[in-house]
Amino acid sequence: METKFDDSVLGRARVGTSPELEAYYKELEKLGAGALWTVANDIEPWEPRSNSVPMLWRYKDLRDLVLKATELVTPEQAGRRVVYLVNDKRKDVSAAVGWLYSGIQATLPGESTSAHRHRASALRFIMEGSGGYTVVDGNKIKLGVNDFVITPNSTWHEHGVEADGKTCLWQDGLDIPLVNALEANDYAVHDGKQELSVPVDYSPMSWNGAGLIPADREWNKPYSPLFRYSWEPTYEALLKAAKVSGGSEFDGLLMHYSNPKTGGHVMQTMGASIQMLRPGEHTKAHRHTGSFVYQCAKGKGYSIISGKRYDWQERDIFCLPSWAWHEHVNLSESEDACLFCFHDLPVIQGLGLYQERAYGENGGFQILN
Ligand code: 1HN
Repeated sequence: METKFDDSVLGRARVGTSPELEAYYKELEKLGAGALWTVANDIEPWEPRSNSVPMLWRYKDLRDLVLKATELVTPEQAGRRVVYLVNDKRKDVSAAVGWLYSGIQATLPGESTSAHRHRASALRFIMEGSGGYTVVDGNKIKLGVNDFVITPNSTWHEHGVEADGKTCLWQDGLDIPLVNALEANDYAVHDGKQELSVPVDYSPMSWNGAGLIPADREWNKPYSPLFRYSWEPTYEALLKAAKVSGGSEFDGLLMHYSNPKTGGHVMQTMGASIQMLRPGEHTKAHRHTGSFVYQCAKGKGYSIISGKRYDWQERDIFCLPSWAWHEHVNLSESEDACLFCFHDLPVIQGLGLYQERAYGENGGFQILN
């Protein structure tokens, strides 16, 4: 073992025990104090340490139960009709992984929720249905399958499905565990529904990509003015990139959804990315800091996370804890596979906490447990 993981080296806490020391600790405890060396090695891990475990939530297992909620509660009763995904080791903070929350929301045709806002930021990735919409600060945005939409920090938001639509299921992602951990969350209900202040789809129609930015518009908010990232141009961008680039050996073709004004992540606390694995692609293993919740948007394959294989197909959701070794495999030899994910990289990178390591042995692949 490398000496850097050896707690007996000079520089680590290595105090033994004695009746005298035990008595001393008790004295300190009475005064609301403690000796750092009794906890130092635990609170200063040699390497990033996650309290979360990798998990996979199969859509075929969950879908019926999520739909069953539509018979059991109304949006008016529940506030949000959501089944949330909870990490076995993060039940205390209602997190899917790390400090990230995720759930699956069901909305029937003709249903809509009242508006509210919170300091936590939210995002959605549409799983199925039609006629869905969300209203973000007075801007009604239509939602289609595989569209990615943001409701940033403190924006008023409400959702619904048009009466002639089909039941919508979408994945919610929020930074609630993080914002609660920072003791900075808040919540407010609107007195009903928002007035629409701009035409439907104003945000995605005016900030519509192609590298163009409206010349007549100030935008100084700390999140993207583009609230929806539609699937068609997203997938097309991946296909175009695949024609000229092999992408990364660790990630395949990985693109971050970005704020068109800054080129940075879409929100301050959470970002999102889309990744294409070419037919038969098997990425090399690496690990990095940051917590990630994936949803398979297209295709089928598996990921090896911390030495265990997780098979996924369309709509399955799985999580990657910080610093876990991982590699992805597209099981199809003819079709590409696409993985959506959201993460806390804006926080991790913004605070100087990002680090990454390649898996050195076995040509880069992990050994399965
Ligand atoms: C929330 O506001 C929504 O607006 C969904 O649809 C899920 C989970 C926890 C807290 C707030 C929504 C949420 C949530």
